[in-house]
Amino acid sequence: IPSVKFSGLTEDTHETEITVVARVDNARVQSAKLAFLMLRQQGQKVQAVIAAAEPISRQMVKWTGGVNVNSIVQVTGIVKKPEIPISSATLSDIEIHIRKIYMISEAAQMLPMQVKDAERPPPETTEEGQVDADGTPLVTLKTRLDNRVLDLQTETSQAITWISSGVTELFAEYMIKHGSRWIFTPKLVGTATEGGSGVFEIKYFKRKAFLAQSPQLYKQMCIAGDMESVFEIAPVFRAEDSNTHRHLTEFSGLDFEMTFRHHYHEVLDFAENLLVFILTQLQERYKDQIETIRKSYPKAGDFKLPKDGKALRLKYMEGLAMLKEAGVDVSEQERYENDFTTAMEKQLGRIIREKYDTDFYVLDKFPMAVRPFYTKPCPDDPTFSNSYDFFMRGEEIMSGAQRINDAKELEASMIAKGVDPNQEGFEDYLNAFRQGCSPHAGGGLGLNRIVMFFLGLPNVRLATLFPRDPQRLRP
Ligand code: ATP
Ligand code: AMO
Repeated sequence: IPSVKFSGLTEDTHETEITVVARVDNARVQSAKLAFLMLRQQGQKVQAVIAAAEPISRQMVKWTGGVNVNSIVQVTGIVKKPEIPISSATLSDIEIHIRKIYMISEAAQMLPMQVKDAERPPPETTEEGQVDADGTPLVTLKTRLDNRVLDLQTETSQAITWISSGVTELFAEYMIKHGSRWIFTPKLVGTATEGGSGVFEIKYFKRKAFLAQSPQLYKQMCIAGDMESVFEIAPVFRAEDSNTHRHLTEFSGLDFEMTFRHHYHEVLDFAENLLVFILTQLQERYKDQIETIRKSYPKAGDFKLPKDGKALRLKYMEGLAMLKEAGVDVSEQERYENDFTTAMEKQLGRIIREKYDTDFYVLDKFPMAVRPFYTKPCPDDPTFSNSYDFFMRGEEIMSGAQRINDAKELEASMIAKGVDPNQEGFEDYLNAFRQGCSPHAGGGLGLNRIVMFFLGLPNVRLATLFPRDPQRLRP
């Protein structure tokens, strides 16, 4: 018998016989003749009932009511409309009256964590042993992540993983629609990609190798290889001991690189349209998931785009001026040398929201000193660069820039930034430009960050299947 999904249990199925395969969210024996199961499918819940009456024995009722929570069962029964709607179920006017039940996969009697406890989002500060108002233990984020497989079964996690899948799909859809080529570049590299610190060193037979810190050099080499536009969706590794709500040591990077004709703002426009497409299509195509997530994280999806559908554009120095006006104590000298801190970014986000009523904006023309060696300095003032960051709710989601495409200029920039142009991997990169390369620009965004900020989640780990951070390498 083909089994139906819960989404197919509409009113039309009342009084018909159906078969479903689902997890047991809860099982209880009401009396010797009656037992209830709450069934769960991808976070959605439907109640089933079993009553002792020919051909169902009392023993069968007892067995059903005693099934271990989280076991997967196959149930065949008649769909009825319950007299009183079942408020604890997702489909409150469906009740399955069981005729047959089979165990498909039995769960252990003692689980390390109850899925229903993980349903309640723990404040980040939840400590071991803390209980809520009615005495129910609160599950910490650590416990949830330690038991991530169970945690993924919650309604909220299910919806978050759909949003993550949606962002990836929309990114690829937009890139392909605009003639971009999907590429896969090596993650085992012979040189530190961006030239800075923060790379994982690994043993590569008799030599050293590194895990790629970004596809930067390779996506540019593809442009030199006469690909007009390329994109990649791949893991990015960062050996940074950053124990924050938004840093991971491995994340999913959405990267693109493309040639332009006259000005790098052609690519900045492209990036903006790309992000607007992703954000508006998420709101349109994933309404149900956003609604579900909102029950736990009320800011999910209520993301303010500017009215004209464009991002607000400011120069880095204009952002700095706004912060100064708000009384933030920053010397200009200091900000030429150091990027905004997270606190400054967030404050600027609040100021912009108040002044311009948007959560989505771009800072353009960062000081050259805070950008990597491959960034193109501003032709009219080399203190600044043709580079930009996109922000959502005051936190960075994308970095990008025009790149230096002249080999001599690139070599000088490497030396100025302390990167050795004669090092094995950098030599290959430099050669690509010695052989001629069109002007180009690009950007990179973190999938986990977009999902986190779009949904207003308090921690990037909640937007990551199996997060990796300085403390966590499992599960
Ligand atoms: P992000 O800026 O979000 O980190 P990025 O890849 O551009 O992305 P960096 O420029 O290296 O990374 O990060 C610097 C910012 O991240 C700083 O503004 C800093 O506030 C924050 N940050 C990094 N590490 C830590 C840490 N260990 N504790 C608190 N904040 C940190
Ligand atoms: P950048 O280092 O700014 O730029 O990274 C690009 C984007 O990746 C995300 N991100 C992270 N997400 C989770 N954990 C981290 N530790 C982390 N670090 C960064 C952010 C960030 O905006 N080569 C350039 C991109 C380019 O110029 O094309 C680069 O890697 O969303």
